[in-house]
Amino acid sequence: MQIAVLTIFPEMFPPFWEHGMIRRAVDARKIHPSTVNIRDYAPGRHHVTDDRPYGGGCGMVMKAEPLTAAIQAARQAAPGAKTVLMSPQGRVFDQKMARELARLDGLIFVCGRYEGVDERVCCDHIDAELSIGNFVLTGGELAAMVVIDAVVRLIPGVLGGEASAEKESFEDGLLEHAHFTRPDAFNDMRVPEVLLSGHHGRIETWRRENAMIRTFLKRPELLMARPLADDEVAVLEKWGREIERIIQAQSTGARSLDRPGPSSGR
Ligand code: 4G3
Repeated sequence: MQIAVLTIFPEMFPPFWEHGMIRRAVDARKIHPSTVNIRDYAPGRHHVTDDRPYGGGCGMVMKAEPLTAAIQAARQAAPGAKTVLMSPQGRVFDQKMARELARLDGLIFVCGRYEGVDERVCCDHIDAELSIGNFVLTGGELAAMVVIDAVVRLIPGVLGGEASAEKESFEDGLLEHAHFTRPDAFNDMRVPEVLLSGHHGRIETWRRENAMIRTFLKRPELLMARPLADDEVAVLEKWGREIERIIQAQSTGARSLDRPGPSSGR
């Protein structure tokens, strides 16, 4: 996959391309990254990339000519690529979009700075406007890195085992189960016994149940947005019954002195 980034701060990117899984993807020739300095496409002695907004107001706007010239050059270098503008006005990026982008031949990221980009660039030269969340950054560079990181790890052959990306968090709409490594006792907390048992069937069952309950406790809206399998409903029912039992014990007078029942305040 060709990945071109258009920015006025190209120095931000080599450290990103040169570490971790992104670097491995480069070494394995799965991605071919390039960084384009928008300033190189700005005419005149001073290579100006921004200007004051029509209609007045504070802040600056990125000029249309240097940006469109940079986009056209990047398009020529990667003809099949999709051009993406990172902006708070974009569609909010998620794992499903990451999977879609991972199938493309190329991506060209346009990183805005200042208050934004001349509207006429968006109309003509941008295929998709993406946001990494409902907050404002000083530039699109970090947002582009976030999207690139999420996409590159989904390219077949990058993560190591192809299966690992599919098994994990969000790929089936649930959070990941809890993870543990040595030692088996840490600060008085023990690793769940079943994980030490070597019983793969019971471990798999525990992990599915743990993922389900963690999702319910931490991100219940994810469960609402997803059809539940029969065994997943069974897990929720089992825990629902357990919670009912605890509530019942409260109202049937199982009182303790340090933790009085609900009517004790009067
Ligand atoms: C305004 C992306 C600001 C317009 C970029 C670019 C947040 C995100 C900017 C524009 C950004 C985001 C730069 N801030 N939430 N700032 O993905 O095109």
